Amino acid sequence: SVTQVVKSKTKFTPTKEDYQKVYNRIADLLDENGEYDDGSYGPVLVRLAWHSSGTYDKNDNTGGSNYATMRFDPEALHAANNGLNIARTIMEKVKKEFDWISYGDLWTLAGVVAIQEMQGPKIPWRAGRIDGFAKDATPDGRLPDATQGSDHLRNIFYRMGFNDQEIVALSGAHALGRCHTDRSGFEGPWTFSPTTFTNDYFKLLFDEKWVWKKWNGPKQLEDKKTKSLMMLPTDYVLTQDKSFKKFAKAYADNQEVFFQDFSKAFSKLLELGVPQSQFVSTEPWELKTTDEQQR
Ligand code: HIF
Repeated sequence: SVTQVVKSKTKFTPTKEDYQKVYNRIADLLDENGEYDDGSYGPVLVRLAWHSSGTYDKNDNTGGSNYATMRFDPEALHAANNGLNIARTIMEKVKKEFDWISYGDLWTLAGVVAIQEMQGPKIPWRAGRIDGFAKDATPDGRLPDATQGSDHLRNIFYRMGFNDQEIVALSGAHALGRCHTDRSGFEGPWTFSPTTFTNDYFKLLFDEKWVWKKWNGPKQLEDKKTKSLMMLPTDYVLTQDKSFKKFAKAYADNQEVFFQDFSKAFSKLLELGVPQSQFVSTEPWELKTTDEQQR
């Protein structure tokens, strides 16, 4: 007779505490390489979270953060994603230690960690994304083109389901990080503190005089005074378009209002394309910063 051995394998069901552990691991990685850019991987991780979500099209419900399709060519090679291989490689370390997390959850969580650890607002976040396949990848051209104007900006972000106020609120994330000539062709940071989340992006838009940079690269602006800061044409348009300008001014004047609106809009961005039924909780979680945990 044959004795059948049934191996009972219980599936690991992660709790909020398990995701907090992943959060903490990502937080520890942020400044592990002081030589990188301005000393933090935070900004490039915010960009990864956004580019993995911003492919969403509400008309056919394709794209978004659910399937983490940027793992696959050709999406990984789309020009808009240049440089994000750096962010994905860092996240591989975390994935090895916490193999139960999906890439979509990992990448969006990394954006949350980066913003919260760089002094930004709390970003409510939910787990539940699943790994998809190459066939789920979206065609090139879904992410914004920085050389264009307000019509393009609206076309792209309305397609994701955002309104003018949310477009402006989101844009404040360019307080973080910098442009790299070998990634996008553009050059330089938007603010003097590219690893701290502030409303300086909006303040600088209105307080500085912005002039076109004279160079061989793509069309960008520089601040007349120091020539060390930059704005993309899509950033500058927030001061030129009447509807955008109203919100940009409000965020320049009140950092608390900006933080509140940014938190809502960014949280929404990170959930684009994820079916409600997939989320493990109805209420989004607020994960603790490392400061709050006094680690
Ligand atoms: Fe960016 N963005 N973004 N962006 N972005 C760049 C870098 C960052 C746009 C273009 C660029 C958003 C919207 C838009 C971040 C976060 C967000 C770069 C430079 C370009 C060209 C890339 C490089 O050379 O390394 C355009 C046209 C957008 C539509 C308005 C979001 C709101 C601001 C959605 C957002 O969150 C971050 C962070 C960086 C910095 C990355 C780094 O490596 O430092």
